[in-house]
Amino acid sequence: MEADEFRFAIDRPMLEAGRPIALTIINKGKMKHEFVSDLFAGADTEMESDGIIVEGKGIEEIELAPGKRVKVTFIPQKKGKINFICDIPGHREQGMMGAVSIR
Ligand SMILES: [Cu+2]
Repeated sequence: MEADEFRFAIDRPMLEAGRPIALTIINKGKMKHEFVSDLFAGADTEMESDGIIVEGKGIEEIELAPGKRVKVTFIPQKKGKINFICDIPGHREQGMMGAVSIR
């Protein structure tokens, strides 16, 4: 998945519940962006960026500095359509939103 001013481009909009997935989010823009979603709710989640790995549960928000990339590995828990947005003021209004389907 890629973010820039002001959109998300996702190449894998369909995920499967119960199947581990690695989602790479890249900020190709010149501004900071965020990825805010319930996508990782209830899931054991591992995030890797610049060689630093963080593990946790219930991650809701990822901040991405310009040019940065984060790889998020998790197992989707819930089926359905899950929305995501960039929560920086004004960005959602300019189109920084999207959704993935989990089946
Ligand atoms: Cu943004």
